[in-house]
Amino acid sequence: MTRPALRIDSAELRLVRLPLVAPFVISTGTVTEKVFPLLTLRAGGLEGYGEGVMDVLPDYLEEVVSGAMALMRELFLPLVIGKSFANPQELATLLAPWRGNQMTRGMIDMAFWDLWAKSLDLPLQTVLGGSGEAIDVGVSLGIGPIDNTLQRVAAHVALDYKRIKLKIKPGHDVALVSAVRAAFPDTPLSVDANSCYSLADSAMLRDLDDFALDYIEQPLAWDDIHDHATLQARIATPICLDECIRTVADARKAVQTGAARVINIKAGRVGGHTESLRIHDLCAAFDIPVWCGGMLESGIGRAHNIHLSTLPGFTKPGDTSSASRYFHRDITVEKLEATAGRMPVPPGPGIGVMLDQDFLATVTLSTDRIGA
Ligand code: OSB
Ligand code: MG
Repeated sequence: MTRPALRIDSAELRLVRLPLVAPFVISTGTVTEKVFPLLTLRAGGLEGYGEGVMDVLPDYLEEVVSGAMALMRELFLPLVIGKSFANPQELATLLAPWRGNQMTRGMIDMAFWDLWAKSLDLPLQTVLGGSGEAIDVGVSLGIGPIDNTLQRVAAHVALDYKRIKLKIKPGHDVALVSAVRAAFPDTPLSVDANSCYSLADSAMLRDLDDFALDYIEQPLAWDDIHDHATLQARIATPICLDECIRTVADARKAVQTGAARVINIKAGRVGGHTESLRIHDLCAAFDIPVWCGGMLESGIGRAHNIHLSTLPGFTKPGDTSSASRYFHRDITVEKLEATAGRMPVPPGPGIGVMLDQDFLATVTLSTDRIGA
């Protein structure tokens, strides 16, 4: 059976601002609001949605919101509008000559996957190769005083989140993890340093071996696979890479050098679902478990993450916790909330969530329309 290709008729690029319920603190700084680009691609009466995960400042990776908006308006959207694509790989091939900018290309890639799944009248998870009605989820807890962290861990253990991830930084590491482990001897725990240590901290990082952590996420520099390989040889706890993995080539280098024994796939960081699938398949071939991270996404990015997490290689709980932990009100009609540490997959074609247009209008900072 041959299907007609999908022609992208037009696009809408919004800049959206959602206040956070509480400040989120990680080693690189504190976030109090989520500002993100939201892309709508239109084809034959259907709409597909993609969310950008870049920050306003280059504090996680290099891409920033202002640059992404400009690149999208000036290069990527003019390139795809008016063109037809039979599948998401064709679109990825068109953008392939351009280097980097994985978060920006990821917005287009994910919006097109959503559109394509809708054109087939299938859930996104089905066209990605996943299955199941819900996924196991963990939670990522920002940096705070030990007492307060113990209370937050208790609250989320009570909600049956499947893994608790503690953000750490120098001065908030061994004592914090030791206190949490003492109070919660059997809870699956991990830590995420967001690149704040160096090899000079190897001894402290080795001390974390005492706490049966599932893994240590991104302890060293955001762009340094080599030093992570050196560190992994010095410590027993598996290293999980986040920032270092932007492409399947990065994943291959990390796995082959022994820099990572676990990989965090964030669709928004690696260029969307097309590259996520490649990384997923590579990791499966090397017997490396993967899980789906998050970037405090709205319901659009969150729904994409949930569908992706239903693929078989995602054997560890992800970070896609309840949206209400971050936002008083989300921009989607469907509320993405976990029950007993399980996040339901939004049913229906594509990502399975609709934009709450009235609310979205009140949190939109700007709107660009490109094409008809
Ligand atoms: O490193 O995983 C990270 C949030 C912002 C930037 C980086 C990270 C995170 C999280 C939050 O850990 C995950 C989430 O709940 O979306
Ligand atoms: Mg991380």
